[in-house]
Amino acid sequence: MGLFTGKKGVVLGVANDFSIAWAVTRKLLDEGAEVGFTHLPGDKMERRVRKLAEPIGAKLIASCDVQKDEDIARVFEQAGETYGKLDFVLHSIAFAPLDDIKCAFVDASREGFKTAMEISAYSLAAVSRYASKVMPDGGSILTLTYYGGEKVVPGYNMMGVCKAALDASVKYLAYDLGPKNIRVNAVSAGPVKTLAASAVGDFDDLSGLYDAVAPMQRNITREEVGAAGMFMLSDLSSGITGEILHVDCGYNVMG
Ligand code: 0WD
Repeated sequence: MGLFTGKKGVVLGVANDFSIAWAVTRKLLDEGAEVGFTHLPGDKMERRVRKLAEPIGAKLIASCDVQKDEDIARVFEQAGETYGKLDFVLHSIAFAPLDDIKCAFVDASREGFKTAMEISAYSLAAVSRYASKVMPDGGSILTLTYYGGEKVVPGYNMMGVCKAALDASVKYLAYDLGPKNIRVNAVSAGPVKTLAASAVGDFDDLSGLYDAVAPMQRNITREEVGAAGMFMLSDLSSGITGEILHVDCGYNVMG
């Protein structure tokens, strides 16, 4: 019997098999979870997610743009119909227009900021709102954040400001949903090579910094982030909420 035998959940933010969401999903599947997926609207996005979700027999593969409340509402309604109720939700989503993340934050546009904040931070509140409606027995909601929201990481620019808002959202949502026995947490991952990471500076430079600075003298692996994510979604972490768990080989403790 696995940690997730009989448990059901939805994962938002799989773009391909490099995605952090997929690393967590694989650990969830190893432990017996049943997982549904969302993808961004569009044939290309749907094909990418179906390629991963169909072979594992996912019963829910639904389009969802988190900029639209009606999409989020529909997905969790469908999840309720498909699974009866949910035990966990993984929110592994971030976006900023390239021009606005490549430039210094001081030069970022108002429109770009609105879009980035809406998709990368506000969406956690919206997802938690609709997900909680199909979590009558409580559950665990997890998002992915990065150290660039706590301290300045050159090159992370506007996304750092979005992650600061996301980190604060985790705490307020934990407070709001705690009475319903719904936990809300974040894993703060060290650099992982993914589609989204390719938009943020030079990955090899950043990863090299972890080799040089982190107490463990290396960067984390995708599997380690997946395992920590699975732990935060499981009952093993039943006493933890409002937490930002650093999975970064200790990088964040260094001065
Ligand atoms: O080093 C890294 N890769 C780290 C990532 C370190 C620490 C944290 N993170 C965070 C990211 O900021 C993000 O919040 O982890 C989360 C997942 O990122 P990822 O796995 O690195 O990125 P990726 O595989 O690109 O998935 C992000 C997905 C999108 O993929 P693409 O690349 O197609 O944009 O977020 C989704 C989309 O699937 N997404 C949306 N989903 C619904 N509605 C939207 C939207 N409007 N926009 C983006």
